[in-house]
Amino acid sequence: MLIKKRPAWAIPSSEITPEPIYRARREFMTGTLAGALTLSLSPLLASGARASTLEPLDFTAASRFSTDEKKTPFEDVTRYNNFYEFGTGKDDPAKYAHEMSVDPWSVVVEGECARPGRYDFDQLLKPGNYEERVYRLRCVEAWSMVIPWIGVPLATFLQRFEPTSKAKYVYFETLHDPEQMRAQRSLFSTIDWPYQEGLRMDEAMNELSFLAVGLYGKSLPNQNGAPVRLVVPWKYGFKSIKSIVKIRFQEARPKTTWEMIAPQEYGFYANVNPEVDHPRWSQKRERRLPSGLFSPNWIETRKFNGYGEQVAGLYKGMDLRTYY
Ligand SMILES: Nc1nc2c(c(=O)[nH]1)N[C@H]1C(S)=C(S)[C@@H](COP(=O)(O)O)O[C@H]1N2
Ligand SMILES: [Mo]
Repeated sequence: MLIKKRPAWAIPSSEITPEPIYRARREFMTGTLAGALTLSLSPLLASGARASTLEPLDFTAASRFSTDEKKTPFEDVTRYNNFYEFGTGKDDPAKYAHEMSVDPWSVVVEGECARPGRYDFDQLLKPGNYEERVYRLRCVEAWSMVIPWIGVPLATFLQRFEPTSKAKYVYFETLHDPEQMRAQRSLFSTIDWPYQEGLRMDEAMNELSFLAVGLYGKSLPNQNGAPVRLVVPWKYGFKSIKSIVKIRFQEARPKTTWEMIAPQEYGFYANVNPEVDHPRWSQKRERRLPSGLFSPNWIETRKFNGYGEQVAGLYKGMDLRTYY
């Protein structure tokens, strides 16, 4: 039986001290002990970030959708992650995600569509039409980043499978392979694997919904959801499911991982909303990474993460306190 415990991040923000302290320590080291830092981080780089094996990608810049805010440095984007399949610690994915093999990779497409099947990743998402989107990512834990993703619009990708008129929702699933994903071997896992997510069809077809195959001009590091992950920038980060192996078009609203774990805390919609606090912490502000003990970098959280112009219409007439 699955033993449900509180996720590491489901704690009041007043209790979250280890991470800012870790940050401050890093800032200190960067300033004064650069040499020692390089030495101490080299094993992590070798095993975790796989920086040398990331493939450069060709892409066009879609500036219409990109923010010109300061990008979060590559090091933070690839070493401070949530990918519970590899552990609940922020540095676990960078340490252990290399244990997942992403080549070959295939994606099963099923349900309400004319072209279901198992598709080879290399056929499905060929280079040649990638674009860059510099998006804000706002985690429900109240930290955020600015990440230059490379990928394709989700809408054009999904249309290739010719969803039927019965397709009201689209469901996504992450790889489930305990041999490659060490936290899936744990008997004390928070999550009933595989990780599952979903969008209403009109949300999936919105011009902002994106399927990422890379970041910072290169293929996705494993810890960021290689080889393909969802990016839904107006929703809390947990909707942006990583390492996708299954896509299903369906009539009924799918059950999603965090909603199943704690429905009163994490809803299906999960739109970024400073007016609706999490039951245990405020959502009015966020720490924009990099952030440290002496420069926490708190900023105001914006409704729909600042993307209201593109997405507010999707929720016309809905009470966002009920549909959080
Ligand atoms: N399969 C899977 N996808 C996932 C998660 C996860 O634990 N497993 N974490 C989510 C959460 S909570 C966030 S904030 C983002 C983090 O993405 P990043 O590590 O690339 O910044 O991934 C999301 N996608
Ligand atoms: Mo998150």
